[in-house]
Amino acid sequence: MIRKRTRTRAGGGTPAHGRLRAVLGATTTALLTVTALAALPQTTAHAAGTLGAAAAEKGRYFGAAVAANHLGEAQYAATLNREFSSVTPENEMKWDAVEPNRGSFSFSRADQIVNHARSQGMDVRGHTLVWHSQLPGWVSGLGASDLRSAMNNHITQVMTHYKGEIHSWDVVNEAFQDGGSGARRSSPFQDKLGNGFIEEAFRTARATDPAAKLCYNDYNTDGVNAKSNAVYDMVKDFKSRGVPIDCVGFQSHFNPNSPVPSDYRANLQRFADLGVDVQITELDIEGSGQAQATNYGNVVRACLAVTRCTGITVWGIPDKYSWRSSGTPLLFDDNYNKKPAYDAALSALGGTTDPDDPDDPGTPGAGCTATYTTAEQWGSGYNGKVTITAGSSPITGWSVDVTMTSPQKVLSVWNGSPTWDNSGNVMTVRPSWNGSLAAGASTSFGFTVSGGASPPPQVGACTAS
Ligand code: G2I
Repeated sequence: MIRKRTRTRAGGGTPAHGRLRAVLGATTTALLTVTALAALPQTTAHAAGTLGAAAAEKGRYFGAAVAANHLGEAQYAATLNREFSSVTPENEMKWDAVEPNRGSFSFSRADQIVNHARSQGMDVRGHTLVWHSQLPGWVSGLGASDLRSAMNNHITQVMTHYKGEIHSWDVVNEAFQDGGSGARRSSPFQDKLGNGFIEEAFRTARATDPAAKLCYNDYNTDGVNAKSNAVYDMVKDFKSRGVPIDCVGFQSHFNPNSPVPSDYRANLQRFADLGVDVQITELDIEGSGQAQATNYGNVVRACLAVTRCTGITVWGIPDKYSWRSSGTPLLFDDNYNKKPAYDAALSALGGTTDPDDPDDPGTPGAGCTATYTTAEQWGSGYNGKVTITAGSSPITGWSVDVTMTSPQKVLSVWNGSPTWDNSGNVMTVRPSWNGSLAAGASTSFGFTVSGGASPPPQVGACTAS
């Protein structure tokens, strides 16, 4: 059995690294004595240096999905502990993991995550109680009345085990169909119990742990569309009839085919206006470099713009452990280096990277600048030139992302060494021979583009090393 602890407010549990600064910036300030404040005045002078601490200063949590089998990896645990203030077990609380056979519960792997989180002062999101996927075969085989009692028993047993430990539960996950129908998804619960299974699950959940926030969680509901409209109508109906629901989770799995919608913030806001909290629950954005960073910054800013957006969870820590690792959708690369997306998320939260941290590649633009000019242009292409200038310190390397608009293609690059992202539109250029620059000194690289004389490329910030 896991150790019981006093609940902390979601967002109030912060990793050790940023805890003091986070507390000073949060609404709990009043709890600190005058002596404590006087003893630590300098802590407020710096912007927070981690995602969890920066989010806490905005009254929010910043979480990650965690897999129990990675906790033994030193860099994984160190990154988790340093950066995040909330965790979601990626698979360990799902039905097949905790109740593989009827009435026989196994919590050891989920307990491992919860114990780790609580020992670090982090909050925990519970994921998930009722979902059509990762459902053991015995559940699908039950008749209606047996299924109803199995569902209610599952909710009761799992929530009781973690009572007081979970800030928010995904009570029901992904119950709506994709596409334009707005219909419920076929599942053993839907097919045998009908629409009412969702409300029954929420009522059972409320009766079991009245202090936990109860969420409905789904994907492809991030913008205004037929699916999110259907969820919206359900939440509105629940609120009008007093069915207990506290929050809606927006998974936010984005890629080039499913980009961050332009009405993302507006969609979060319309749900918040129904009287529920909103949470970004499984964020990942495929891509790389500045384009990915811009998307992450936009998502963070959308949450901050909605008062009732209480926190953000990214769906994994390093790219290599993502459920879609080939799309490199996360904030840390395979070696746990912070990516430009990390810097963008942190800076959108009002934090800033610590220039004294030797592990930190730095905020884009901190040690060098990149400026673009079109050197020559003709009917169907152009030569572009990017000038790199070191800041007030010498540098030994630099990198810059250059994004072309399809169908433009880069034919050749000189005085720089390019690598390409999966889309083929973004090249990251590093030095070929010209990495070392004295303070204030410049170099440049050039490239030829075919497939259109305009628009000019988007040139990201320069990252120095
Ligand atoms: O699919 C992405 C997410 C969509 N929303 C609900 C989330 O719960 C879901 O998470 C993913 C996990 O990230 C994957 O890790 O859910 C998948 C299953 O639907 C998880 O994948 C499964 C594999 O399919 C299994 O083969 C594997 O045994 O992970 C299991 C544990 O590693």
